Amino acid sequence: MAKSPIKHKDPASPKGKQSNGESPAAKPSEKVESLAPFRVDPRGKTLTTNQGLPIADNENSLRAGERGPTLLEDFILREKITHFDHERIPERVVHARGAAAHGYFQVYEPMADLTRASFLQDPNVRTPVFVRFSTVGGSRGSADTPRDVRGFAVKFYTQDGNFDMVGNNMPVFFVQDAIKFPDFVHAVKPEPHNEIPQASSAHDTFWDFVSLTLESTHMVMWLMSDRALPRAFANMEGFGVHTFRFINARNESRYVKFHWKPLLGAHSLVWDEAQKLMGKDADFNRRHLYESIEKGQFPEWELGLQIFGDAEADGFDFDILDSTKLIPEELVPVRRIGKMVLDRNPDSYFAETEQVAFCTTHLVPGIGFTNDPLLQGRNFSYLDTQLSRLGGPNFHEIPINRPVCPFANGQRDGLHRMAIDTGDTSYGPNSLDDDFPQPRTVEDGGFATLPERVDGVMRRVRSASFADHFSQATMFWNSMSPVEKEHIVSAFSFELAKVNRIELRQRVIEQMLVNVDAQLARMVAENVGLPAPDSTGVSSNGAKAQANGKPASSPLLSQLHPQTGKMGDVTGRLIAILVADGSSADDVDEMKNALAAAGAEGRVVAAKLGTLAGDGGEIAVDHTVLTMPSVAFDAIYVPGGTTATATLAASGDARHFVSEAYRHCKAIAAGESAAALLEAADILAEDDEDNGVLLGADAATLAERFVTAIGRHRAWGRVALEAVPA
Ligand code: HDE
Repeated sequence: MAKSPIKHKDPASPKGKQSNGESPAAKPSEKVESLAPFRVDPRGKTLTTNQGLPIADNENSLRAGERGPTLLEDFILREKITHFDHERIPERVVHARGAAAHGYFQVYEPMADLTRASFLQDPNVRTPVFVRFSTVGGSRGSADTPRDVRGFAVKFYTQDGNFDMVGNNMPVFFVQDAIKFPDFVHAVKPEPHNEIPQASSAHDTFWDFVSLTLESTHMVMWLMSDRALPRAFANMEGFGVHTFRFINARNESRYVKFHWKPLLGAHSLVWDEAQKLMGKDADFNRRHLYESIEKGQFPEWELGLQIFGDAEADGFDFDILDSTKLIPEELVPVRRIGKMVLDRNPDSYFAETEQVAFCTTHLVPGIGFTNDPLLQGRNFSYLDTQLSRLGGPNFHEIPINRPVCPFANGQRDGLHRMAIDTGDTSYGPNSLDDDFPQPRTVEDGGFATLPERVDGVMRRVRSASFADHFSQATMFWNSMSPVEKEHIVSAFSFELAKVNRIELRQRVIEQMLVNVDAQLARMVAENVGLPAPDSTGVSSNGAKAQANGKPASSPLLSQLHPQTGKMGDVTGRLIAILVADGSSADDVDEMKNALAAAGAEGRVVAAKLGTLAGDGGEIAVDHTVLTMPSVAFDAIYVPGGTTATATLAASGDARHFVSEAYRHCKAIAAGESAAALLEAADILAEDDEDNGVLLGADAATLAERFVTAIGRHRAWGRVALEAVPA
């Protein structure tokens, strides 16, 4: 190319501040601060129209005569109603229901060896992030706790532009090629004729599609597992799913899989509880996120990497470009390289959480794509979908989407353009504006695609290396603990029992489950009234793979693995303290304090709000059993007090409260005299640590043991569950 004849008046580095040697983006709040000019506070202001006209009467429209028709002339009425009429934007076609928070990411040590991504170099730099969690299938107004995949989308506001890591809480996906995504989504969404069921895969079209699309088998196993019922967003692992590339300053590239590891461990609800929560507290997960941040218990994750090269990739018995496969951590360990903290709730759900636009193509130098055909399709989809969702090509100017670093180019005009572009040119090269904005060279930090040789015959084809749909589904099943396996069997049984067409149930069992595990297939068949499938002589890929000695299990996939479940930490756990008149006030205080000291919170629950006459003092009630049912809590404590116990034992609500918690395997502690309530509720009424039921007269000792029991998350081995009504 000919050398540009244009002389530059301003030779300043386009990097601006960074070239002065100052540490870039040392402020975690930089994004939050950048939102400040856009915040509007109505306090102390006069009510006006959008044009600033002071309004004298906001109660009555302009009419002809006291009881006459409203006049078209009432432009104040029309402006108000017109705005109202247009207050909704199209909800996301998937991931419509979500909640988000601000925070920051900080790397532990420079990653220059692996990547030149600027936000992964300096441990002193806190890069602002905005993170949105979501369900996938439900509408924006659906509930938080259906059986579903969760979105885990992180926008890093780096000094080299925004990097969006648009991941999920499961490491694999339903389909291998983006061209199947609309089919999958149409199948899982409510049925087209009656829009039933909302936010649920338990219906014919979903099971029809997946049982004909066997590449979904591995992901269906995840969907039927406890992973689809996260207790809290803070209890979810996150995954980038695809294989990405890291590229360092020497242009050397390694493959990378991204992981988010929750510092509170991965934990789930149980299905009955999740279903009840959809009615009792449809906002369960978003409430937890919001309240933890308000309380100062900031959700935290470590960013983990699986790094590998072509040699390792060639040695795997699956294709790293196939998003229905994960790389077992036992094969490539996850290296934890930094921490993300969510420490600020949004001010406006709409302005921030609803308008945030994630795109897989929001990339920074040092990170690259691979040829995963799912990722390649996503790279088209996300920008495209924002155009209709946010109404045009200027969505990057919406405050939540704006990078924190300067951005400039010749793209002008369009719907809702906010910038007032000055200068004569919106093209390059130009001489009128000294050829600005100028590209930044790769050496100086400009983005470059990794040079990669690409050639091949143009055709529609699925690589043979993508053909094994079952080995990893089997590996996932093998990795589960007995109780997790039980949950998977129940989940399949529930979903298939909701499928109306018997032939579809049959196909799931005969085409899918038999190829995962014969026992799984048999147990589900029995539960849905079908004959045991014939699994002898099934010559599936899975069976072949197993014969070939592929990984039998990956223990870290179990949430009961101590490393994955991070047992012992009770931070943020909510404990019900169930009381009536006569409950020991001292015991209540003792327990509240002990829980608070461990990072959990005890809330007093009774039949009515107000103050109770406790034994030894008054007890202030936080909630009634009706507004905060047992499913809203992680564990239950019933303090001592003979009169109180008699009152509670006579109450159907109180008995239901404890028996439901028992059924959901939650830790239950009771003062010795409160054992009568457990008896009345027909549940285990003796001290039995293994089964998570603790009795004791001394509240302090009891509290200590109770905290340990809560830290185990649930007493999964609990006896006689089937006999307990809940
Ligand atoms: Fe998405 N996905 N997706 N997806 N996805 C969207 O973009 C799409 C896939 C994920 O909180 C949409 O802004 C295609 C995998 C998350 O705003 C849309 C394919 C993974 C979110 C879209 C996939 C995801 C979305 C809808 C197959 C995990 C919510 C609204 C090729 C790695 C982000 C929007 C947020 C949202 C397309 C598959 C994660 C339509 C075509 C795999 C977390 O663009």
